[in-house]
Amino acid sequence: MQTIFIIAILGLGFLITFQIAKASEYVAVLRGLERARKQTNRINGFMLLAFLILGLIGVYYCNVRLSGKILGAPASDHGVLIDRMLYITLAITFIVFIITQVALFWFAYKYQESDTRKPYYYPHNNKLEVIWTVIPAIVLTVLVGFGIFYWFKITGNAPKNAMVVEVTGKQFGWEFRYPGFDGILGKKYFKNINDAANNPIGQLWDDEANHDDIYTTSELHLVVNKPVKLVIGSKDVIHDVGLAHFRMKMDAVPGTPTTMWFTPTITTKQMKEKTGNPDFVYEISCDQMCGKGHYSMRGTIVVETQEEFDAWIVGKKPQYLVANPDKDPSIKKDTATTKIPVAVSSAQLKTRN
Ligand SMILES: [Cu+2]
Repeated sequence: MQTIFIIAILGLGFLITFQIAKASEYVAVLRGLERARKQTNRINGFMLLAFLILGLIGVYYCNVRLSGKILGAPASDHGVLIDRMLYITLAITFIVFIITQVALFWFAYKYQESDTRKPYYYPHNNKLEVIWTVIPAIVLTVLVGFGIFYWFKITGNAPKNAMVVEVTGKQFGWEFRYPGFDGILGKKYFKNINDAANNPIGQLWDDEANHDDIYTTSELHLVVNKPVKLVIGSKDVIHDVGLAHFRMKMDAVPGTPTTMWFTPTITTKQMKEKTGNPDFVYEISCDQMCGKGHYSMRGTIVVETQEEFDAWIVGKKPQYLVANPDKDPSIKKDTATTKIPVAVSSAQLKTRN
């Protein structure tokens, strides 16, 4: 139905333009070319003014109509900074937009060709040139400066108490790895990737730091008010970790780890109450066109309290034990002498924090 309407409006618009052109042709013949030109000039002036008014109404309408569609309050400390920067940029560009557009269309209407007026020849003014070059240059420098400052803050060193999570993108999904009790992500090598052998990200089992690393694909769990550093990578093409609610994003590049850190400030539970949406979930999306399944790279993030996080991770078995069941003390009883770490316990996590 909508398509038919759009086609009908376009058709009507074409018909009107065609008729106006035809009519002005007849007018030209009847009244002479000079008069017709003046009339066209007046019509153009009026249409430019109408365009300005309708355009501004359209801008206002879009803002009112779409205002409820934005993501709402940012859910991270960096998100607050990013939003502030965005709103300052929007406010400045909005003021400039209104001034320049009103001036452009109003002047075109007001100072259209007239028999009673002589054009004023005003070719150059150095002072004006300097003013409208220097002011935007200063404003842009300040805005870019803020951007660089925030960029270094976000991509710089994470606080010492930050938890580390490795995020790996693949066609088409996300894989997460927690460093376990030792706080160190074990080494990995892409040639070791072997799904059949329960080694989906190519961990090197010789590296003891790998023995307590916890691998998961379902959900990324984060602790509220605790900084988290993401170590981001990819197994195939370039993906992008997009965390819209936290206002963060970073490319996932194969072979080159990228990092970013932030502090989630609102739990999933609080967000459900805030938004009045009982089904609310934080999302991790892929923000880089990465293939035909790109749209399906949606992961979920659970932001919870430390206690809830501990209760979740304590039930996870390190991938080392999943891949090497013979080393699993819960399966094989006679391994009392070997030092095999088991899943991180809640008490261990507390001592680490
Ligand atoms: Cu992707």
